[in-house]
Amino acid sequence: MNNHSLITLNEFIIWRQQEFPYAKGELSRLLSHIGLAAKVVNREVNKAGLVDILGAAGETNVQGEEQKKLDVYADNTFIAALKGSSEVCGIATEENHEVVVFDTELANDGKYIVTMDPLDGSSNIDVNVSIGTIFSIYRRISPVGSEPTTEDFLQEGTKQVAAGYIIYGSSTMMVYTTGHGVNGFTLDPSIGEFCLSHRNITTPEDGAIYSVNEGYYTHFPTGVKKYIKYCQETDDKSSRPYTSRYIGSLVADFHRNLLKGGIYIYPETEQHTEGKLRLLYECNPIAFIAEQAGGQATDGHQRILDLKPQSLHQRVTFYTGSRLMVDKAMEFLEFFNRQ
Ligand code: AHM
Ligand code: MG
Repeated sequence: MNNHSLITLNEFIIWRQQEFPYAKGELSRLLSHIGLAAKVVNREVNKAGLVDILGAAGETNVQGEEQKKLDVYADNTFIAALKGSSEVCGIATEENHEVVVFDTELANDGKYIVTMDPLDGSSNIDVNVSIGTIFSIYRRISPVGSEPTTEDFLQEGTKQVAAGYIIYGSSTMMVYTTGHGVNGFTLDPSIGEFCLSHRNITTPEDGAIYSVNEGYYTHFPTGVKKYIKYCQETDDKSSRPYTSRYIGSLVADFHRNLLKGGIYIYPETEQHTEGKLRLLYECNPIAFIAEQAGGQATDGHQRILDLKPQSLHQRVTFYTGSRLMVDKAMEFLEFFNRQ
């Protein structure tokens, strides 16, 4: 493939299938199904200001948070797309209390399970700010031919076979990894195809952007407070003071930092004593992408991908981004933890 030809997501997926010597194409088809569902969700996201799809759906999700109509729409769309495929036997999403088991003979033969946040950053829907979809794909550990079990969904992040996100922003992009680097595809609305636009993404080793909700500053642990002050100090030898950028949509904040270099932080707060973000739906997939791009992701103590999930909707503290910035933040955390 030369650098200038137009390569669609589906062409790329098929081309890269050769990286898996024994692959029969199931993972490729699964990724294609996610890409297709993303286009359907994107169509609704783009129409959100035009039709009566804004606002709360009148239900609360299992976290006790109000669901917006588009959350429900995205959840239903991805579930329907994956249920109709023969690759996936079940899915866990942020919007459903329990695992959604695809109880058909076809689905029970599926080798994979999916975990997903169908529409992240939903507080931004009403105000036309970027939102996203985040997903992980795991190989099931229960026997093929049976219903999936909870254990299939509580695997460490290191077991992910693929992960990605879709950002519905000024343009719509899908970024994913299968453990062989990270690639990004921009949706060309005129032809309705995701086209390869960001080949082999590597994140800068260091950066000058820090992303954290400083509104919770007084509740942060001392190490995080001190690190934020460090980011704000002037240092003639470095690019400090750093710039603060926080959208409140993980996908958008992470995506910007991935391309430009930066750190995203969501520590424990008074309201969210374990952190706010969910290990299965948000942190593991983002951590896999961060590492594949040369960055890192920790919970403040250890690598996110090594954590053994205890429950479907488990929340964790999250520090991710450029390697040297995360290292520096960890130095602050460790130093002030010891005090
Ligand atoms: P959501 O899944 O309910 O949308 O919540 C997750 C979002 C992330 O996208 C974002 O980084 C974070 O919550 C923002 O939280 P806060 O408003 O507390 O800063
Ligand atoms: Mg979310």
